[in-house]
Amino acid sequence: MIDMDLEEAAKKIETMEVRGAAKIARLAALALKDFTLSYEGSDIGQFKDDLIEAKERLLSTRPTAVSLRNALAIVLKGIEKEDNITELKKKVSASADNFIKKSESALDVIAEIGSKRIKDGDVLVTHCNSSAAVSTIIKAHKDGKNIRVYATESRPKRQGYITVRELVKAGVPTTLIVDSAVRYVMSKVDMVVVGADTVASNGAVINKIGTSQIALCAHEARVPVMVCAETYKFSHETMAGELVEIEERDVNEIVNQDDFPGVKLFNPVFDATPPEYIDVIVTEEGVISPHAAYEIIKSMDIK
Ligand code: RI2
Repeated sequence: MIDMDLEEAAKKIETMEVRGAAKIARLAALALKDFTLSYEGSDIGQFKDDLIEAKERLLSTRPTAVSLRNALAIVLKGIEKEDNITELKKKVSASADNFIKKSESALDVIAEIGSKRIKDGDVLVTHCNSSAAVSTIIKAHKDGKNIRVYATESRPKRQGYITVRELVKAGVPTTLIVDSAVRYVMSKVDMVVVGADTVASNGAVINKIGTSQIALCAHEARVPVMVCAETYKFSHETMAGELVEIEERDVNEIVNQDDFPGVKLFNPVFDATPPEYIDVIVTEEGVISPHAAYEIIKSMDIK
């Protein structure tokens, strides 16, 4: 039994009205909290089944970002042990609040740590729209560093437009480029700063499609790549060798299919950047080499 509010939240995530690995995780946690608090049934077994069904609905919205899976696992952790409805409601609600609070404070800590690696005079490249990457860049600017940013358009959905507006609003000199201009500008760049949807146990970073091409260009030009990612974006499942599913979205996001009769269209929206092309991952627990991702996952209390 899924209520309308939960369905509304699921639709917002599915249609990308709310997007970004951290934002969808927080919205899913909030939706589960609201579902719990407004639940009117009195059968505890049924309540738990309905909570699992609600979780599965939220999980079905976007398959790649493990932030969503981890947030829901954190919010529902230990529900099987609870046998009182009021207590269960309190527990889920408190876990959701706690997750949202930690997720927001992780962003500040990442910005604080990550910005220290950006030097005065640096020229940066960022891709898509990552709250972790953007916060880090803005913090460096606020600390008085004279930096400039090239931000990619990020086709097909052009989340780069959000990034350039956020950066310019914060006073950061920013230049919008098309995705294919990255290699051309790379000779003028000092660092690539991007976010992550998922970090695998081998240190590979799954982020917006095109990130791996940017990292490859950076590697060729010996430009360091810094990934900003909260620890709840690290995937426990990949420890057992599970591959991260790459979301494929409606091809009409690329072009109107009717305008191209007979043409096949393909719209994968994420790719995996191998750890060899990543210099550091900045988490709220500190800076790690991508090769230390396994250790972060081992220490996580998410199964
Ligand atoms: P934050 C986004 O995915 C982008 O790939 C971005 O780099 C990543 O989530 C992380 O974003 P999408 O939802 O969590 O636009 O750092 O497909 O905000």
